[in-house]
Amino acid sequence: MEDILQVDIVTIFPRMLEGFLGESMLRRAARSGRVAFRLVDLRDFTHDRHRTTDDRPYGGGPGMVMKPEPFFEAVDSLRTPGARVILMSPQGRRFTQSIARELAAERHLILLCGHYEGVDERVRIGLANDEISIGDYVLTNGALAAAVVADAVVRLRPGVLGNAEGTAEESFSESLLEYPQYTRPPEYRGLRVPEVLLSGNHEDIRRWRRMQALARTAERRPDLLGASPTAAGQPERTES
Ligand code: JCQ
Repeated sequence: MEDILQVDIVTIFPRMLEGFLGESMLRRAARSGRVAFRLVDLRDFTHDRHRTTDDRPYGGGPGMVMKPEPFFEAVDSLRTPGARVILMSPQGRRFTQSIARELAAERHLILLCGHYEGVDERVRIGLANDEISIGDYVLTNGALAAAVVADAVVRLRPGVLGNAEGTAEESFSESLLEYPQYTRPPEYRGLRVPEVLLSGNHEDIRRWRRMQALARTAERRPDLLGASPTAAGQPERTES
């Protein structure tokens, strides 16, 4: 079976991700043999008694910098021909559904997790072939960011997603937000399900959903329609 995606996550906090990878769709994906995860402890690639992974910055200044050698040696031990080595960092290119699709076409991903003030620049220059950010905020370390990327990528592999998930799928691939969804009961705490959804008229339902998706996208995410964002579209916080 040559259809396996190998996902290696190199971090000083491998146990942060054990629970995450061991649940739900990711666990099923691994159990079915369609994906294989390795949580790799960066400290296993140190050589000193204290298993040191960081050091003070050359030139001075606050904070610590992650040493290059453990990352290089970890990747040396994991690398296969064609492996894609990705540094998780707020300085990377912004992760999108399109990048998720790109990564889902690979055979081997090696996700490197930094922390502290950052990693020695030589990890970027001499080791990683890509640098990805999951958004404009700073995390205490890259493990969660790697988990986000792994999750978004693995669900795109053939055979991983259940059919139910597969059909309602991909408001972003279609580049529209999802239409409003309802299930039973038809009225709950005074909030009624729109009449058209109870009508049984599937042509009306299809049109209503299309309209709702378009209106919602125009209102909340005009950028997805090629327009400029306006303040009007921000979803509001409501009192409950
Ligand atoms: C990833 N958005 C935020 C934090 C430095 C490589 O250097 C650093 C990495 C991190 C962890 O990643 C993030 C992140 N996408 O914070 C600081």
